[in-house]
Amino acid sequence: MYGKDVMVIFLGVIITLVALVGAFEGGIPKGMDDDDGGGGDVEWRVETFSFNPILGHSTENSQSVEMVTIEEDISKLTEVRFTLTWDDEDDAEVSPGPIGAITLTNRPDQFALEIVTPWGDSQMTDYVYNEYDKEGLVSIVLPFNGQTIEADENVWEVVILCGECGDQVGRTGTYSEDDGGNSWRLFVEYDFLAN
Ligand SMILES: [Ca+2]
Ligand SMILES: [Ca+2]
Repeated sequence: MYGKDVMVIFLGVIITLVALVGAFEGGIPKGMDDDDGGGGDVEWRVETFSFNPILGHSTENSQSVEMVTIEEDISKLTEVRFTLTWDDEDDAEVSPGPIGAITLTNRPDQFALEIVTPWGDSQMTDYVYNEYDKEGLVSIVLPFNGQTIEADENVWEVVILCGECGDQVGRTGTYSEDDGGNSWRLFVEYDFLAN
């Protein structure tokens, strides 16, 4: 009886040790060198670099291109994110005739985003409408496995695609005013590992 209890405790200790070693190894990203060259372990942490937002305006059914250049080598890159947001103009108040002022409803606008990487791969979102009176958003997230990206091949092509821009429309739908486009904000960020 006593011997069996000792065996159970012994097995418990072994299982705990195996779990601890597994957890420790799990903290080091795949493909990362866990040696700093001096024989000690290196603790990696994720850092984020954010570009200043790029501001622009698109007309309905048009495309515009922004080239985003990262000026220095990025070592241990883990993710690059591109996010486009827009706010449709407020509902318009107009006085088109003798009936006095009426308020029009600004129907939502549509955008999509396409990224071409420095290596020529491309990825595109669907066209997305903002919800009425709310911010619209499309984004592309590109994961990386810690590789180094050289500064001389680090130009990212960002295509902002403006689709249909819903017009300012009166309550009965008989009167409307054209919504010819919209302004937008482009956010670019990347994550990398530092120690
Ligand atoms: Ca609109
Ligand atoms: Ca608009």
